[in-house]
Amino acid sequence: MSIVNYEVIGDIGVIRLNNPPVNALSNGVREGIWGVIKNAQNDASKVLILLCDGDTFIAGADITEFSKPPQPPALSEVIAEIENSNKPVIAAIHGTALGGGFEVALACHYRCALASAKVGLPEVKLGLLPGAGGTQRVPRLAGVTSALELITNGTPVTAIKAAEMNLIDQVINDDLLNGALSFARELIDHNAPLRRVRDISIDTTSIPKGIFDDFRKRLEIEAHSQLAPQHIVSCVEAATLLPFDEGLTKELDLFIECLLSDQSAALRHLFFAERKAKKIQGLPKDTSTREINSVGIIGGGTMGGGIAMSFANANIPVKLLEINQPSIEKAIKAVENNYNLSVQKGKLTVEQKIHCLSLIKGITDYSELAEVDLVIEAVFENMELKQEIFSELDQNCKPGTILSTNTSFQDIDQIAAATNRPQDVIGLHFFSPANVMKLLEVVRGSKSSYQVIATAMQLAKTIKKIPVLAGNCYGFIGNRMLLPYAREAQLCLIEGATPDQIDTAMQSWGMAMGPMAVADLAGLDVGYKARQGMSKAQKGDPKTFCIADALVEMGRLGQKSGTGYYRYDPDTRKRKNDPEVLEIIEAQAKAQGVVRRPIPNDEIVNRLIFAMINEGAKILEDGIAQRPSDIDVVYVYGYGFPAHRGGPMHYADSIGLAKVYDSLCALRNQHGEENWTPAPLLVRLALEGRTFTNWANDQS
Ligand code: 3H9
Repeated sequence: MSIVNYEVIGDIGVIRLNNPPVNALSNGVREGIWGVIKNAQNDASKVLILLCDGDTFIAGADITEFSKPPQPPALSEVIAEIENSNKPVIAAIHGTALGGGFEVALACHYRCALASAKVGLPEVKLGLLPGAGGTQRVPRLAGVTSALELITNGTPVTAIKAAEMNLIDQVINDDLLNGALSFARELIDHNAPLRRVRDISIDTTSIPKGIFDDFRKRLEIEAHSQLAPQHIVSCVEAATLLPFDEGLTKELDLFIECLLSDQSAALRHLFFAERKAKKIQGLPKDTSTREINSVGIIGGGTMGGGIAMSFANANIPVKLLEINQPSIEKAIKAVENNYNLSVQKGKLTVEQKIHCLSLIKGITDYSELAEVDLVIEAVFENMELKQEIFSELDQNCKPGTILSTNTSFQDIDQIAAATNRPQDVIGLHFFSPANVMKLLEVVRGSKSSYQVIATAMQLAKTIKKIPVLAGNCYGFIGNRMLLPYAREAQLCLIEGATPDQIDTAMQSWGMAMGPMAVADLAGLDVGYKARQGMSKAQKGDPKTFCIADALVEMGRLGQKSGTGYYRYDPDTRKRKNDPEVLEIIEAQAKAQGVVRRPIPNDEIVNRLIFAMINEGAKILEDGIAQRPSDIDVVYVYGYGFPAHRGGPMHYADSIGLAKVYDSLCALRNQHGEENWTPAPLLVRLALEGRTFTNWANDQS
């Protein structure tokens, strides 16, 4: 079977694509469709149907081809061939018709889809815009407002919604081929015309006044400094101002500008990084996984509750263990409140909420965990307590139950040592709020079995998380890299910056939140307690965390106490700068003999980001991360690193490791060896003129 096949059934020509896994429009597919459409013009068929084998309709252009020289025919030529066909072409959609795939469907004269299918133009998520007519055809079919919404947010819509938007002509409920054949028969019987979307004219009087400027302003705030969203608005505007072909030319020009941008390179890198992260290096091929049909959670605090929701949302029953009945009630109430918020926001129906809540059962006795397939311990960070819990679990859970800890930095092996089954012990580090955040750091202990690791990585997909495998060390990948980042934030503070300056500098650079605001949100006591358990060497120079410690010791715990690095309005939770904090900073600087100076914003950004990159290089050398792109996934999905910069390691590659090395050396000269010795791997690669990415390619 070739990638594009053609047969005539009666008087209907059926074109079938077969390009697993997602029928991407690679060169062979484009050539195939182009040739088949051309040849079919003169055969006995009266209507052509285009459909796909496998799990999905065409999921878009082949993203791997974007970094290679273009091969003819271009997608726009294939699309023109379809639209110019002298007999109607019907797209018959199942799975997802995305990007260039949906653009192919839009060039067809009619579109039908299974009710379960989804369609959309997600190019913006890759820093691109639809480059094969999507921005010109969608407003002609669905109107300008819907086009702007659909293409700028990139999220696919269901076939039913797409039909309401006039993007799909017929929704099919059972067999796609039979449904599409009946639809084709109807068209033949009614002598249906060739409906070319390009011929539809947009009624400009119906366009809401000022809509393009409103979108530009809104996107400037939501997707600040990103090129693609703004260019999408310009393309849709062009559809209303220019003849169709000129609109296409404008779209192609802006598509190419996006394609060549660093932002798109970063986002495409992340697309593949996210998928690669799921792969476990060295996993024996015959490794089986265990079924996880029930889960126990120890501790119903914020983390435990959020984790319980993640499983209930995936229809997996949860037993939530707390010390007594009032604690259970408190935990379940907090979960219920969270679900109520989702209902209020329209993200969940009342029935779904009731169902999810029915799956979470509070318990107080370990014996009730005897039959669960997985336990996740989510109590506070105290090694003795964790060891006690794991010993209880070892005695109570059936053989084969996976015992996991949600610790964010403690030694997995030490926890596993409290059991007689260290091979079944693993870290599952969720991020707060656990029901929302996408990242799951899976931490392998030295004795975790491949079966347990593979099960944990697979489980992430069930609960809609993105897993990254980490080795066992203080803080694993994410929090280990956060330490030098937080250290530099603290040092900038004592040396002359203010909390607001640091947060604004980092947010302007693209971080979702600045480090001081994050610390206030998480609670300053969390870091304080963690530092109590650190050695002197781990804590470093006393001037590093003296301000943070002073704040906690004054009862300023962050948002929860109403004061931290900022003062918070009790009603709105809005932050305000607090002159008292500046006094504390100045007093601490004086006590430590630090003469404060003005610190430029770019120094703040460089110190925080380069410190993190340097630690990332050490993490790679130590084998804690499997590959540099895994570190990028951790930082983008767990720590609010700007996706359009691709993650810290991709960012380092993109500016050049030689430049990173020079900056580290300059910082070492200014601030000393202790914090700024460049990681040996980074030095080597910089001197060899290489990148983390090509080093990783050599390793695999
Ligand atoms: C575009 O179309 C531009 C045009 O407007 C203009 C052109 C001129 N290309 O995600 P999965 C691979 S831009 C190449 O795990 P799922 C993926 O890497 C494109 N490869 O499966 C993975 O490989 P591996 C607009 C692709 O079932 C395997 O397929 N389209 C592509 O969870 C399975 O993927 C998009 O942005 C591709 N387009 O989800 C859609 N897509 O097994 C991108 C996937 O080696 N794709 N692969 O790791 C998706 O959103 C999801 O893959 C999809 C399936 C929902 C389709």
